[in-house]
Amino acid sequence: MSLDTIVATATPWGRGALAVVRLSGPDAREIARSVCPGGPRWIPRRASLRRAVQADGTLLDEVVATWMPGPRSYTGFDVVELSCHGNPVVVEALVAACIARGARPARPGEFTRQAVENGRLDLVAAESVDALIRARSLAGARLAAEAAGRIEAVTTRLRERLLDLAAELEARLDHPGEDLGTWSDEAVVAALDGIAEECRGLAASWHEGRVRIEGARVGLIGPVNAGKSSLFNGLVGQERALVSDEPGTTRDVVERAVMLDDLAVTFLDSAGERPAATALERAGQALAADLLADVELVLLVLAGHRPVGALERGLVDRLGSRPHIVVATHADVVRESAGDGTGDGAGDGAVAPIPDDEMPEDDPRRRALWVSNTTGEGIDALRAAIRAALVDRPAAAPAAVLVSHRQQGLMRSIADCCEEARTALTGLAGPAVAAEALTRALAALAELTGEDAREAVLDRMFARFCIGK
Ligand SMILES: Nc1nc2c(ncn2[C@@H]2O[C@H](COP(=O)(O)OP(=O)(O)OP(=O)(O)O)[C@@H](O)[C@H]2O)c(=O)[nH]1
Ligand SMILES: [Mg+2]
Repeated sequence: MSLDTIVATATPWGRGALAVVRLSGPDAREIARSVCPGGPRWIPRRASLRRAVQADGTLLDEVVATWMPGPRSYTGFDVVELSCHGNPVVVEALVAACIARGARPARPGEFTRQAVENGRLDLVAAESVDALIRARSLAGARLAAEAAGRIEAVTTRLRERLLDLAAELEARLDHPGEDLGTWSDEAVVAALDGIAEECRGLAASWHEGRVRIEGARVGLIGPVNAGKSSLFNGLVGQERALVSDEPGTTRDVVERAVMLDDLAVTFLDSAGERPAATALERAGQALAADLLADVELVLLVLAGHRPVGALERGLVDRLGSRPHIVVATHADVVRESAGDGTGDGAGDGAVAPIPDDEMPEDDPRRRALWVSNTTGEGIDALRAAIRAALVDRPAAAPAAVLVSHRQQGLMRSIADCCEEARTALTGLAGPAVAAEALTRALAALAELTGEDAREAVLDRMFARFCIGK
């Protein structure tokens, strides 16, 4: 661990009423004292008004300085925060003044890294801080704020259970044939299954964590003229995409981020599909295919008033098991032509205007949500369905929601190890192999919390943080 004193702006770059320059390290207070000579006595955790000066002694800004002595500070070292006026030239000069007196510019995430290395935070808590800063909705921020405590409770419990099992297996290994273990074979297997299942559930929760923290991307695809752009405009509440009865109107991918209740959702409209597409349309479709490759949810938009053909079935096949919702548009046209006198039916999007038995068995519109882009019928029901598809929890919700891909990978490893241990116990491999698998499960758990974090793990993790955090 380096014993440098680091400095960085902790607030975003730009002009504002205030900005905070943060120093952390053994010399933080000496450097701050030299940048802000004179003034009142430095009292721990008490804000004081001071004059910050440049190297030649000329006034730079009046700042509010707060000194938090280590080890009871965020990073575990002495920390000084200087609140100055939020003009980038002032902020830059203040940082430069600290550097001129011996501080070094902080690397991304280095303050939090110091906190981890000084034992002030574990890795899960550090990731929660990162998630809290990145969260795109209040619900995401709340989830991040609660994550560290919840995940810690879960990992503590998992560690106890794994250690109990490991002890049981060791006892059997040390005294083979002597039945010194206190658990029946069935109990060991059941415990391993229980841990594996819990870890799989926790790993799956990263989907919800990611959607809540980073927001979700929802892509619209479908045949030309199906009403994708009309629906896109309806969902984002703004006429963003061109709508026309000419097939092949949309070519570029049109993106718009909106809040869907408490979720940040980015909708993507794309070029429609048709057999005789022009080169430009095909280029648009290729662009869309790339962008849609990593959306959380696809809306397959079909024209409700036209029969479904090979093109539509091909799209359904292409989606396969990817999360998607089939949306049938033109509910108003279908009702009209059926002579349905029930008016525009606004709000009853769940009622299909074509009875199931009037559609072929494999018609994807049988499971569609019907909407009319003209009357707005069904749009609210669709919004609710989108939200449910993105974040509805499984019946057995896990005790914590993970906040990083790294956590998900390690939870999966623990589940894999428990399954290996179970296979070893119930098969020919025996308790020695099972015990070894449990050792790996415990190592993965230690890596999760950072007890056993290698340098490379820390490097990879903190590289994603912003500077000043
Ligand atoms: N009556 C009615 N007309 C609709 C509905 N949805 C779309 N339309 C009309 O259908 C035509 C095509 O709509 P678009 O939204 O441009 O269709 P698209 O799928 O984006 O088409 P491309 O961009 O060409 O692939 C336009 O004239 C729309 O006004 C609907 O639900 N009801
Ligand atoms: Mg379009």
